[in-house]
Amino acid sequence: MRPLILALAACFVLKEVQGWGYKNGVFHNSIWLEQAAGVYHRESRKGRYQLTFKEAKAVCKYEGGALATYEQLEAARQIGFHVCSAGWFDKGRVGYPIVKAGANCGFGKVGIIDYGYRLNKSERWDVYCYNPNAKECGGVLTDPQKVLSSPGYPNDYADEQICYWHIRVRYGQKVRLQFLDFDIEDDTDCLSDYLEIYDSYDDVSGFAGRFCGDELPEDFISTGNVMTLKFLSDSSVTAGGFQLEYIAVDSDLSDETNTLT
Ligand SMILES: *[C@@H]1O[C@H](CO)[C@@H](O)[C@H](O)[C@H]1NC(C)=O
Ligand SMILES: [Ca+2]
Repeated sequence: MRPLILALAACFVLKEVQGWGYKNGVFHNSIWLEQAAGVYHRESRKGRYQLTFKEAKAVCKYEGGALATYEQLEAARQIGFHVCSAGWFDKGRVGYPIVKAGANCGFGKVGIIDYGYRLNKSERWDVYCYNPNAKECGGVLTDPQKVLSSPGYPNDYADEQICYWHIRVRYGQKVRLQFLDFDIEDDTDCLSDYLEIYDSYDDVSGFAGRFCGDELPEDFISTGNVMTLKFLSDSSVTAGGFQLEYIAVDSDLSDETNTLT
């Protein structure tokens, strides 16, 4: 791989990670879906609340989508789409979808927090796009066993993907992760693309490792009955992707003697 491209990609993604992670001290995209029913949230590469209405439309169009309608945003919200950032949607309306009332956003309400149709289209917000063909990834998983893979697998994953898998198995069990295939754009500190494991139900605590390259990471067993995986790809250079399997194992089985099938 060409070093120049890698360096560029690395500084790109640093900004992007900040943008998608903590916003005003609120970790806006943990646990709840970042993308649902074809609806997804985007912000400017410059950070939060930087897009005029015209720019917002361009962001969605660039990825082959369009501004989400109120109905699309609400349909996504009903299956768990929760983002604590106001964005443009169809016809110059601004708002954001809230699934669970919280102190830090939504004024304690649940629903589409609606700022209405904005008269001044030069105001700067984030954006909600709709693209039913966008590859969905992530979600809340409660099956005792499941195979997961990067979006598009076994084809290469696309640029600009962000997926969260929140795994929750029966209380008293642990989650055992086994990697079956692994190929993620390689760079020294995995700044460009990566898979992260969290030994918790969100990506705020319990960080347990960040992986890229093409070596299979070792199996991982959670401490409790939950685990979170986060996959992120930046805006250039993709790779083959990954496939892994998780299995719920009884807590009293030691790591090596797990024989659940
Ligand atoms: C519209 O919003 C922009 C950005 O907030 C602001 O700079 C501008 O003065 C506003 N225009 C009017 C007419 O209020
Ligand atoms: Ca990449």
